[in-house]
Amino acid sequence: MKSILDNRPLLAKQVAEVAEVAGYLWQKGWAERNGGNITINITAVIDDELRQMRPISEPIPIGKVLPQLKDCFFFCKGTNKRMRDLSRQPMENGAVIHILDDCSSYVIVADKPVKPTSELSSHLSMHNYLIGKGSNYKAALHTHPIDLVAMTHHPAFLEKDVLTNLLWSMIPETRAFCPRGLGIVPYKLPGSFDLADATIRELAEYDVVMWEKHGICAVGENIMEAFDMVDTLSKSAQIYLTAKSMGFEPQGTTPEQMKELKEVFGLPK
Ligand code: 2HA
Ligand code: ZN
Repeated sequence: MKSILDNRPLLAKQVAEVAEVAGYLWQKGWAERNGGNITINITAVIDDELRQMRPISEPIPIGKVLPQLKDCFFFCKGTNKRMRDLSRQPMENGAVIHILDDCSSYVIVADKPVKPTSELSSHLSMHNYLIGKGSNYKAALHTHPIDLVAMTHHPAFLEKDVLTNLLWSMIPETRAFCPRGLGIVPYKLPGSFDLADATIRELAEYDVVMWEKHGICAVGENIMEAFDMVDTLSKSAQIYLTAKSMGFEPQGTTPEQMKELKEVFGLPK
């Protein structure tokens, strides 16, 4: 079957990376049924021919005006599609969307009219925020890691930076590779504009944001980086939970060891 990926190696590579990460999310047990979503900003790899291709949908409203997204293109997981299917057949379970000049609606430009993710408002709000602050981040990931979501069911872990400091202290990698820590958004209706707005408020300070009793969002230069941050945090959560299940409170790295890491690695916090 003909695909818009044919003869477009740069676009095909981006989509293949999303497919690879979608497979990891399923294998990790973080993506039950249609759980989680991925969007990447692919505007830089869109050629003139694709830009002028006839869309395969009518304009669809986003419900929000996102001025930075004018004329941008995104590859998005489809709503109600499974990560495990996205990993095998990305163009059947994901869509390319083109944001129109009104900055508040989009059309689908893809092989099939797959409607984008139910969390599109959060994802596009994050991209809009990132472009607005001049960031080179192109990827947004939302997934449901069991260990990290379980931790959000304990009110003490929802206090500002409690979880960040705990997870940083479990293994030096987490401190080094998730250096801005973990923001917390109190429970909000999935897919809502409230959730989108609260998420971008946290992105001012953090690259990764927990949604209480729901999941996690991460942004990064590419989808692999966003995945790696969540994977590293989840590793720390597992070390904590393993120690607790062995019957003791893990000691954690000391403030002096943290300070040394911050200085040697040149970390922002
Ligand atoms: O796409 O995870 O938050 C399914 C979800 C909604
Ligand atoms: Zn979710």
